[in-house]
Parts: sequence; structure tokens; C-alpha cells
Amino acid sequence: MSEAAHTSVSFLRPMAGTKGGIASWLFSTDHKRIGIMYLCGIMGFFLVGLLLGFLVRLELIAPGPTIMDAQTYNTVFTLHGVIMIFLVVIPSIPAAFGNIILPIQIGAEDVSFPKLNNFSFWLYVIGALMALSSLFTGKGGPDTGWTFYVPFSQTTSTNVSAAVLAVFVLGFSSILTGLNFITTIHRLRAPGMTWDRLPLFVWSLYATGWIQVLATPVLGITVLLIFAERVLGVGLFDPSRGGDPLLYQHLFWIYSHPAVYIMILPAMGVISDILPVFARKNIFGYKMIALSSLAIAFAGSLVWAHHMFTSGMSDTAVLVFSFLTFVVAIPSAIKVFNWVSTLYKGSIRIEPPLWYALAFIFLFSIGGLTGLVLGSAGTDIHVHDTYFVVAHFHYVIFGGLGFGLFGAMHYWFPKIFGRMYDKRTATLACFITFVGFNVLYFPMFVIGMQGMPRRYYDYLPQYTTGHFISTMGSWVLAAGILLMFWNLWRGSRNGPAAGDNPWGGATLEWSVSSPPPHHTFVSEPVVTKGPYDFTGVKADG
Ligand code: HEM
Ligand SMILES: [Cu+2]
Repeated sequence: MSEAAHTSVSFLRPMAGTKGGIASWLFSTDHKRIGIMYLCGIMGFFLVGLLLGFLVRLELIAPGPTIMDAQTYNTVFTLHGVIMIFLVVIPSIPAAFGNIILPIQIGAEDVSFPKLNNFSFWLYVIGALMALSSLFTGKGGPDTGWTFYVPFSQTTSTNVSAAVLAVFVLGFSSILTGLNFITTIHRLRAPGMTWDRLPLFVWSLYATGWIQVLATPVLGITVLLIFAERVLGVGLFDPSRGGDPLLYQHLFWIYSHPAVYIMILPAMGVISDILPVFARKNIFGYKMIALSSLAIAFAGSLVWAHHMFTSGMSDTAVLVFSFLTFVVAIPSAIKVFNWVSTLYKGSIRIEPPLWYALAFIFLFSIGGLTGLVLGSAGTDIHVHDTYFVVAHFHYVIFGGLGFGLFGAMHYWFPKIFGRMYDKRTATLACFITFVGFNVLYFPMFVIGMQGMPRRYYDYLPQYTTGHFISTMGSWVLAAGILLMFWNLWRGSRNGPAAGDNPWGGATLEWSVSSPPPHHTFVSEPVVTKGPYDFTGVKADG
């Protein structure tokens, strides 16, 4: 479909008869442009968050003060968490790749509400600026950790108020994106795009959309309540006024546990799209993978209090939440088994996106299995609030979502830019990042089990070796990531031209030109086969 006339109106360049310029991006209602703007913003903040994490590791290279004082340390790890969670991982795959790819994959011209889509992007920008401003306004940057636990967040003199209002605004951005996707998937599918022909990436965004719409409002209310506590002193969470700090933890985790599925489900969708293409084989267990996304979204909403086993709940509550936590492991394991079965006896073509997908499966499995250690109340009491938890959630969020995101960047890159990056550098970068990742986070499981508490500025000498190895790992990791960014940046400017379908994918985005034109489809496509049916599909890269 890449006739010359069609290619010449690539969405990256101004539309015929318009001026172009920065405003044609900032106020664009084209889902592809909005997605690219999110991608740039998210990557920018990822680098800021990375730098802050790097500084935390540098401080912890040896016991005692090394590069900053204790109060600065508290602010740095809080901002690292707030930026990574709210500005990077929650929006990452849905807002960037969901926007660019989802409408094309279902054969739609755009999302259901293009202007609302642009508004969501602006809410993201405003929320991000507010979060950053918390550093420079009031009496210093917030020092509570990204969870804003009371009573500390209520009494600290640092600028928690600005940070929680930022989270409130960011929450709206997320809700509106989810709403837009749900409506788009219901209403705008091309003829023949039945529910059992939806690409699994779309299924995962559908499940994610429901969590965004149903769970995020709870977070919005919760952070507003913190603000009310600080400004008006209403006494909801303050025991001296008859309030209850446990109430805060319940409200916070009712959103924030489902939020981990907002992060991980889209990455699982990316992996489910990548594997069949590079194994050239229909995905194993399509229906089970699609349904397990919904099951994770549903069951994952019932397990929030596994973050509170040591907070003083009744034994019955602990038992119930521990049990429910184990239930979520079932659909997650179903996915992993189906991915591995998809690779089995496939005719594998190993390319950078597949390397990232394999790293995802390995790291996510470690993250998920150690989640079961935390989900069993008995073992959690031993490792609660230690570095074991830090290792667990980095394996899941960074190893899972992060590598899924990098996989998506390498998989859809030729489609978005019409160019190819250097594949050998990409593979090398993946390898360095993978090694650095494990050197950085694996020692944390060990020192965590030995009792090293999380979020501490200083530590006893017996943890020195673990921390030292970990800090070394952070340098290797940073090197791998910078190499990856540099390679992609170079490729997007002057990489060799990529064909319309360099990997031989069967989903609809590979049937349009690279990069796609402003109006993606000349005529509405008619879908006659499933997303992973490769008969007659040829790679042209
Ligand atoms: C089999 C799946 C999982 C299980 C059983 C599980 C279980 C747990 C438990 C029980 C904790 C609390 C530990 C404690 O504070 O003592 C925890 C912490 C955490 N988990 Fe998971 N988890 C799973 C998957 C995930 C996923 C998919 C993500 C994100 C994509 C994630 C992100 C986190 C985060 C961010 C924390 C730290 C929360 C904090 O700051 O205290 N987990 N997990
Ligand atoms: Cu949880």
C-alpha cells in the first residue's frame, strides 16, 4: 500500500497545505503524533529518573555519608520513585505505543476522542511540571517515598502538597487515556476485526483501560485527602484527632496494587505480539492469553492488602489477602507457559526485539516468583520493608515493564520512523543492560534476606559487599541504556530505510507504509484472518 503519493504524507512531516511547525505537534489530534510526544516526554523523564537512581546507588557505595547528606538522600529517592512510577512506567506503553499502534492494529482512523487525547497529553505535561516544581517550591522536595504514607506525609514540612496535587492531575490523564481506548476498541474496529481476531496487544490495553478507569479515581481521592489533611487538618488519618492511618494504606493500595497491572499488562501484550512474529508461529493459547489479561485485571484488584501484612490487620484479613495474592499468580503463569510454548518448535529468527522479549520472560519470572515469597504472610514478615522488596519490584517493573518497553521500541521503530537502527549495536546494548540489571538488583535479594532495610541512608558494615556490587551493576546498566538510546537516536536520523514489513508481521500496522501517512488507511481495511496467521505474509526488510 506504499504508493509514492501515500508515503509523501508521512505523519512525521507537515500535512499538504499546512504550515507544520511545533504547534502542529503540540495541538495535534493525530494519535500517532500524540503517541510520539508521550514517548519523548517519557524517555526524557526516564533519563532523569535514571540519574536520580544512579545517585542513590552512588551514595550507598560505602557506609556513612559519601556524596550527599541524609535529607538530600530522602528527597532524591522520593523523586526517583515519583518520577519513575507516575511519569514513566504508568503512562509508558499505553500512552506512547498504545496511542501510536492501537488504532492502526484495529483498522481505525484514530481513537474515539482525538481532542480528548490531546487534552490527556497536556494534563500529563502539566502534572509533570507540577511534580518537578515540588523540588523548588515550599520548604524542599518531598521526602516521604512515593507512597506518601501518613502520618509522616501529613506532618513533614517539605513540599508534599505540590507532589500530591501533581499526582492528582496525572491521574486524570491516565483515566482519560483508558476511557478513550475502551471506547475505541468497542466502537472503531474495522469490518471483520472480531474480538477473537484482536491482536493480544489490544486485548492487554483493553484490560488496562478498565483498571485505569475504575482504580485511578481512588488514587485521586486519596491524594486529595492528604492535601486536605495538610492544609485543613481534618483528622481523617491522624489518630490524635480520631483518624486512622491504616485507612490511608487501604485507600492507597486499592489503587496502587492494580496500578502495577496498569504497568505490566501492556508489556505482556507487547511480548505476546513479538514472540509469534519471530517464531513464525501462531501464538500458543490465544484465548487463554486474552482471558488471562482480564483475569489479572480482575483478581489483581482484590489483593491490595498484601502490602499491609505487618501493618496490624486481623489474622483473617491476612489469610484472605495472602490467598487471593496466590490466585493472581495463576493467570500470570498461564501467560509465561504460553509464551514458552509459542517458541517451542518455532522457526526462530533472532532479532533485537526478540532478545528483549526473552530478557522480559526471564526477569519477569524471577520478579513474579519472588512476589510469591512476599505474598505468603509468613515469609513477608521476615523480608517486609527490606531490600528484598526493592529487588522484587525492580525485577517485575524494570525487568518486566522496562524490557517490554525497550522491546516495543525496537519492534515498532522501523514502522514509526521508516528507518532501521543498527541491529548489532541493539543486541549488544540489550546484553549489557541485561547483565548490568542482574548485577544491580540480584544482590538486593541477598542483603534483603539478611535484614538490610529499604530507604535507609546508612547501613551496618556487613552489607557493604552487597551494596558495592550493586553500585557497580548500576554503572554497567547505565552504559547499556545509554548505548541503546544513542543507537535508536542515530537510527531515527540516518538509519537505512526499512521496508513496510521488515519483520514479516501479520497485524494491520505492517500493511501500511513506514512511516504511516497522516490518514493511516486510504480505505477501510477488511480483516479476514487472525493477527498471528502468517500464511502469505512476507518480510521485506
Ligand atoms: C505474582 C505477582 C506478584 C506478587 C505475588 C506480588 C506481591 C507483592 C507483595 C506482597 C509486596 C509487598 C511487599 C512488602 O512490602 O513487604 C509487593 C511489593 C511491590 N510490588 Fe509486587 N507482586 C507481584 C507482581 C508485581 C507486579 C506485576 C508489579 C509491577 C509491575 C509489582 C510491583 C510492586 C511494587 C512497586 C512493590 C513495592 C511497593 C512498596 O513500595 O512497598 N509487583 N509485591
Ligand atoms: Cu500489591
